[in-house]
Amino acid sequence: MRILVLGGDGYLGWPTAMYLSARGHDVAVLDNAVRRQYDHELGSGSLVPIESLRTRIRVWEETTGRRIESFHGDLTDADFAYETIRRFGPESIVHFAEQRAAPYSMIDRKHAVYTQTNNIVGTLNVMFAMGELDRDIHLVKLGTMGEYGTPNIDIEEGWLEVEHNGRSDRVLYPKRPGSFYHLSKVHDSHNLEFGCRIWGLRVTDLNQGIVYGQQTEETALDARLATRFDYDAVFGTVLNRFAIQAVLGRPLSVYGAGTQTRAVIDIRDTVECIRLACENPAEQGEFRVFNQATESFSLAEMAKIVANSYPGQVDVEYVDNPRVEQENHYYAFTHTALESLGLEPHLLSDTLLTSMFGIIEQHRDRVDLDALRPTVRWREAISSRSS
Ligand code: NAD
Ligand code: USQ
Repeated sequence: MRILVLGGDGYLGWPTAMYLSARGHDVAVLDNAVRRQYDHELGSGSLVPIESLRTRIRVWEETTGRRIESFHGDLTDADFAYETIRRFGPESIVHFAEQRAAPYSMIDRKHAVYTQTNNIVGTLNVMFAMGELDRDIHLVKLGTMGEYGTPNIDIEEGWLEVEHNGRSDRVLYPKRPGSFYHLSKVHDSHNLEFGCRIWGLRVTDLNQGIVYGQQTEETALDARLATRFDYDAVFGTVLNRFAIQAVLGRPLSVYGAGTQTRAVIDIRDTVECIRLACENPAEQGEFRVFNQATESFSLAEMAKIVANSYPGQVDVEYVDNPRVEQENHYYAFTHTALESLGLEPHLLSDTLLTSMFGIIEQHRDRVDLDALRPTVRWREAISSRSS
């Protein structure tokens, strides 16, 4: 298939592009390198050194003989989005290209507005381009488990059968997310479902859990093919941060009571889920939702698994929660669709030992300890004035 990966320079986009290319697909990547700019803005960076997109693509071609085409530009620029889709002519578009850190979206008004504009406008441009240029294109859109929040009922895969006053209907699952970033994904989901209804678009919305890990079969082929590995308090996700804190001998920073439960997935399962979604497309007019997560743990359990897996002494620190989130709640989610397509999940405890700790050890000298400390507080987003 011809597959266009939007956000193909990012943590997940780059390994996905290589994974699909290695399995015989014709792949192109689109990116505006804004993720590298956030590093400059925040004074942070990837634990593992990463090459420019140009070098990555050259090394991939030298290593495998397979070509990945590249388009540099911003998805919020409609002309650029249309032109790229027209020129490459994809059968599938995989859409990773959004601002994805909840804390970044909660810094202040400017960052909240940027996040929602970037994410929602970019997705609208892709939808309209698909509608106008080729309605056969299947969009595989990255959503997030956080769209659902922590409801007191079971989380279904995107849709809910409801009975009310003696009548029944199938409705989009009600969402109550916990940041302006997570809200941008909800708005995307609603826009996309509407596009499927009115124009017959075909869309798979992948509500992905928190990703952990840094290595895939392809990134391991050459150090210059590595993907980024974030540990700072804005972009670093919880398990990656805990693993890095363990190796550095720092206490694992559990926010609040640690009773919050979250769904997670190994990066090697992410790339496989994308392949499965692309190769088994949604029907014309179908808004299909998969919950792309394999295990769930409370934060305290995650800290315990990391501490028990690490061969040295590890302490856990319960820090004042900078976020506003429910700490005691019910959590149960359905995740059968991807397994029924053939996904065989990796387990957290195996990944920590087999790859994460070793990679971190190798690059531990690059860590800026200041970047580990949380600085963005949800309640303060409206008190810090920015132009
Ligand atoms: P990332 O920030 O590393 O990658 C996103 C890429 O998109 C970056 O390279 C960035 O430069 C690019 N981008 C952003 N806005 C763009 C625009 N307007 N035009 C062109 N390119 C643009 O993020 P990631 O961790 O790889 O996440 C990828 C996707 O997966 C995101 O949509 C995210 O919401 C979703 N997701 C991530 C996780 C996770 O734990 N990392 C979990 C669930 C869902
Ligand atoms: N947390 C800690 N300690 C830390 C960092 C985080 O206890 O040092 C807690 C947070 O309070 C939160 C949980 O861990 O309860 C998850 O935080 P996170 O930063 O790992 O994940 P989140 O903000 O939800 O965002 C990440 C990705 C985002 C993706 C989402 C999937 O950045 O792109 O959409 O995971 S999900 O959580 O399923 O919505």
